Amino acid sequence: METGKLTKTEIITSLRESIRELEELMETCDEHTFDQSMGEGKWSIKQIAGHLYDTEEVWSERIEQAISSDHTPFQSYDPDMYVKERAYELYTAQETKALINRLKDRRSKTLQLLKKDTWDQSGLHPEEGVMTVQLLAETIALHENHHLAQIKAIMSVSEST
Ligand code: NI
Repeated sequence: METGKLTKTEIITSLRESIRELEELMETCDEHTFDQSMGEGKWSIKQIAGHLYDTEEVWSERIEQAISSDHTPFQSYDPDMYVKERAYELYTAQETKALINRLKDRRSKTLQLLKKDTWDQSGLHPEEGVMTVQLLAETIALHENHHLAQIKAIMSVSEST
């Protein structure tokens, strides 16, 4: 993921639109496809959706931290561990959609935080070093688009078989 390319407006637009797109995809996805993945050992759509929820939870909190006190060190975060521990594979399609609704609520809060226009505040990422609010928000946006493309790929394979 190459960051540092999107403007603030593009980041906000991307964060708004990807959540809408995700919601639409979840609505059109059939029960069977929710459990499909790109291959053995890869995350299913349910797990990717769960991972997007986790990402919002963790990264939005990082934005909050960066805004409230400059240069706070962030807790490290292991995405695989979250997906495993939260057992998203056991969610029903309905529960996955409900999770996306919760993600949508969280996203609104994230967007509210970004309205404060404190984009230059920053925190300390355990591996990436200093990250500004702008970079944190851009990371969420690019990351979500990356996984949306995976969901679409899984859906198109699953629907054609
Ligand atoms: Ni990811």
